This record gives sequence, C-alpha cells and structure tokens, in this order.
Amino acid sequence: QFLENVIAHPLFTRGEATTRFIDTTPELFKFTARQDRATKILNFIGEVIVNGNPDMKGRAKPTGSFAPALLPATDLAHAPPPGLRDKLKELGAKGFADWLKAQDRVLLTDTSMRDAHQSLFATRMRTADLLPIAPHYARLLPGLLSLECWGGATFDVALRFLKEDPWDRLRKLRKDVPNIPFQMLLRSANAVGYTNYADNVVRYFVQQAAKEGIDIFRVFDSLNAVDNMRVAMDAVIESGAVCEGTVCYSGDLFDAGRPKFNLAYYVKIAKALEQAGAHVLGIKDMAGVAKPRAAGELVRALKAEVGIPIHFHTHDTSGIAAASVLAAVEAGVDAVDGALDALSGLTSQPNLGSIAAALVGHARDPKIDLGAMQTLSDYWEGVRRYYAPFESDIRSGTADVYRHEMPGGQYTNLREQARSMGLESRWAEVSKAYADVNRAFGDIVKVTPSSKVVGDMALFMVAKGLSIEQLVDPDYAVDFPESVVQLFRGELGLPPEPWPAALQAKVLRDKPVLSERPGASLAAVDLAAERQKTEQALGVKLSDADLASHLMYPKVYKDYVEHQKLYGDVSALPTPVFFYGLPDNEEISVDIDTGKTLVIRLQGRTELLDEGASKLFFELNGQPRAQRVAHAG
Ligand code: 3PY
Ligand code: ZN
Repeated sequence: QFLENVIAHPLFTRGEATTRFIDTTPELFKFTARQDRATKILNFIGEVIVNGNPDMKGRAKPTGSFAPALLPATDLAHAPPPGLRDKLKELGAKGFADWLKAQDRVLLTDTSMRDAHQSLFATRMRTADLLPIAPHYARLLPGLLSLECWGGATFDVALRFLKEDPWDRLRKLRKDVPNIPFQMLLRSANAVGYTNYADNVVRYFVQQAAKEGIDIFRVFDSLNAVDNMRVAMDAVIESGAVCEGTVCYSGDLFDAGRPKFNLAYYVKIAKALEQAGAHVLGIKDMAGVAKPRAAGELVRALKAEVGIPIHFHTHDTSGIAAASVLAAVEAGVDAVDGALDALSGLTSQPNLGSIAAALVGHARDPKIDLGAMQTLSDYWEGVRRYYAPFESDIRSGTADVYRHEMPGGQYTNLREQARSMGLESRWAEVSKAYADVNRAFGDIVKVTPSSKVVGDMALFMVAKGLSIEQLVDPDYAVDFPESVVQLFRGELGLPPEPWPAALQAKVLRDKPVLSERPGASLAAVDLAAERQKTEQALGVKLSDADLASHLMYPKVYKDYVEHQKLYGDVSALPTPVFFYGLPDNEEISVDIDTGKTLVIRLQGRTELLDEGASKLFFELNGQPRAQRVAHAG
C-alpha cells in the first residue's frame, strides 16, 4: 500500500517528487487503518474457522458448499422509474393516504426483508444478502406500496448476533431503492426494544428513523393500549412520515365463549387510532389467527366505521392465511402484506405472488408484474439456504395456532429459547403452557413484548414442572420471572381491561402498581450527557443514529462496539463465511469500502497444540498472511 500511496500522491503524479519526497510526506505512511481492517477481518474469519461463530453454538453446520443466489437479469444501468415513494413525496402523508383509499386496486407490501425472515429463521438475514437484490426491487416493483425492511426484531438481532449496524443497513438500502416507500415496525413506547422507554427517547428514535429513510411507520402496542402509542404516533406525524396506527388482532370474532375480542373491541380501538391522527389503520394479525370469515367481517365493519385506509397483515402458520387476505380484499381492504414465494408460508406471511396471481382480472387486481416477483423470489430461494440452521423444523401449516396463538415472529424464537434450555423435545408442553398462561393472564394480546412475557412464563412452567393450577393457586408459592412481575406492575403499559386481580396480587406481593402509562413517570434522558458519557466509556464517537442504538440497548450496543474494535465491519462478509467459516482454497472477495476489495483465500493450517492455538495460512490480495488463532476455552 505504501507504493500505492506514492503513486497516487499529487506530487508524484505531477512529477514533482524529489529525493526528500518520502521524508517530507508523512501521509505516505497512512495505511495502518486499512491494514488494520484487513487484519481484523482475517481475525474474524480465523475465529469462525477455528472456534466457530458463537451464534452457531449447538446448531448443525451445513455440509457442502453454497451455490450463489441467482440475481434477476435487470438492467441496472438506468435510474429506477418513479415509484410510490415519489407519490408520497408529492402528496405528503395525509394526501398519500387519501390517494391510497381512492384506489380500486389493492396495494401490496412485501415483507421479505423484515417479517418473513424474522418469522422463518430467527431474523438472521444479513445486510450482505439484502443489498444485492435491492436495486432490482427498485426497477422491477416500483408499484409496491412498501418494502417492510426495518424495525421489529431486525434492529436487535443485527447488533446482537449479526454484529452489524442496522442504521448502516437502512442507509445502504435507501440508496439503492429511492423510489419504493420503506416501512418499519415500531412497538410504540417500546420502540424496537422490549420495555417502555422515556418519551424523549421514543421521540428521538422515531426522528432518527425518519431522517435515515423510513417512510411508513407501523406503530402498534403489545396490549393494544392506544394511550401508550401516542408519543410514538405524534413523533411519526411530526416527522412527515406516514403513521400507520395499528390494532393487534387476537382471539376469534365468532367464538361466543371469548366475547372480549369482538367487533366492538376492534372498532373502539380503530376509532381511537384515527382520532390520534393515524393516516392509515393497520390490522396486525401477528399470530395468523384471523380466519377468512373473521378477516372479511372485521374489514367490512372497520371500513364502515373509520375514514382512513386499512392495511391488513397476517401470518400463514395455519396454512390458510391467503384465504383471509383474499377475504379482506373482497371486503374492501386497501392494502395487504405478503412475502415473496421463497420466504412465504408457515410462520411467515402468505405468498404475495400467489395472492397477486389470484387477483388477476379481479376488480381489485393489484396489477403488479408477476414475472418480476418470481425472479426476485428466485434470489431469495438461494439466500434462504444459507440460513438453514436457524429454521424451525416445521414442514406444514398447523391448526394448533388457533389454540396457542403464538405470533409468527415469536414462534421460531421461542423454540430457540426452549432449545437453549434443553426443552426442545418438550415443545408440545411449552405450546400448551403458552395457551394456559394466556388464559390465566386474562386472555391478553400477545405480541412483542407481551408475547415474550407469556413465553417466559410458559418455559418457566415446563422447566420447573409447574402446573397452571399451581400457578394461579394463591397458597402455592411461585417465584415469578421478572418479566411477569413487570407486566403485572404495568411496566409495559396498562391494558384496556384490568388484570385478573388475584393473580396480580400473587405476582406482585406488595410491589406498587403503576396507575398511568410508564412514560408518564419515566424521567426524560439527558441526551447530550448520555452521549458524552457513552463516548467516554466506549472510546468512540457516536453519530445521532449510534446514540439511538445505545439508548435502545446499552449492553448490546457496547458488545457490538467491542466486536467492531476487534474485528471491524463484518457486514460485507459472505453469509456462509460469517456463520460457517471459509473452506480451504475457496477464494472470496470482500468489499471493505467503495472500490476497496480484499481477496482472501485460506491455504492451509497447522495446529500449535502446546500453545492451544492454530496457525492459519491465508493469501490476502495475493500476499501470504499467517494468522494465529487461540482455541476458545
Ligand atoms: C415484532 O414486534 O418484532 C413483531 O414482529 C411483532 O409481531
Ligand atoms: Zn408479523
């Protein structure tokens, strides 16, 4: 690189370099940062080869090599055509919502980049697999209402397990897709976390997300508590983005034995969301329990009662979710979600391509390019293979979802938690306990984070052999998980209906209960002081977006920064290398910066047994490099 620096220097190129050029031009020696980056990446690859990616612990490593995922043959030379993001910019959020409502066709949201992989393989999709397909979406499907590509669990998983920056992902996607609205999932006062944050933290997070490129915010609350959604909704509206105020669907409209979740319940919440300023009403059927008849009936009732357009989201866990989507379309829903073929079905969204195909010639035909959807899906099919170890072993839809009501996005995660506790073979017991806990808690909305609390309680019961009778028995002592105590204390917000009093008294003992939404009593965070303190503690400068990451999860963010210091930016590594290591003699190229590519090949290794280490022999851009990797204890 020294020679490269000499050749690139203006004095040299102008032919003005004298014999003292090297002594008087210290910048020629500025290559440590870049070398460091190469060394750090090699350190990471070495670690994965020798000790494994920590996220693979207990998972079977796939054998054989991976064929690269096939990209569509799109002409990327021309700028993408105008899309609905251009319309949104032209009309503004309110005007855009009016336009949406006035359409005969049903509009489509593709969830492949967020909920689909969250629900199929534990949110592990890496930026390296999202970016290659992004410019193709921009050119092939400009008529999509939105790409759901951010928020929900993707934020946490990116930092915690993938060791990459979710903001960087958003910026890069935004650059490649300037014309399709980006949609994110926001858990109201829980933002993208699992607990309520101070109001000014929620506002700050929304401001950053809007600034970095989110156009549509789907805001929901895990207990359907509208008062707990207002801070987030106000911040979205203030930012100029589209606020999709969302009601979570639970229970069964037609089950007379469960009258709580009836039409009146949904109409009341929908009206409150409209009153609170929502531009669009979201119906979030996170578990996929809205049966076709219920979906149609619900949409018909809500269309009659609210003036804003309606957007329906469901999961295919039952195997018949597409029928619910079609029923919602028949009933006049304005937009629906789905995932492209290869990422659809099971706990994910129903198949968007099949839904679009089924509507061809219908009065509400979305008029979308079916062939384009297919070629995009072909790419996802290749990508999905990389993540096989993170998939649940489920092969069919199951009517059991109507009993346990687990959100699609939680299903794989809870199975994963059960596995890590050695309870995987007792999954049937866990899912039964989940349903029992829900009833004991008063039949509640279960979606992150309330679903996590129900899941914690269910795992606890199975692990400790606790029966539901013992759980509710006031005389049987139970040391409840902390998340359950927090839920009953009101730390996730106050549900529209009271908690079962006897169980609440048992869980809380003498602990005080919040009488208002948590944000009302959480002190505002001094953002400037927090930034300064964190920069000092971590030894790095924080951008506005970095500060938002820190505010969400300080410990996860700190670990991420430490990882960056050790290994640099690992987001550009090919996924098989990131998770499984580099096979001998396979050559990979890693773009560490625009125009800077590392070509890496592993040529062999020797074991330094008495040192408890391995020595790896790489070729890096044609030069030999030996790397010593200590064996993990
Ligand atoms: C999330 O909050 O991450 C969800 O997907 C809820 O369904
Ligand atoms: Zn979902």
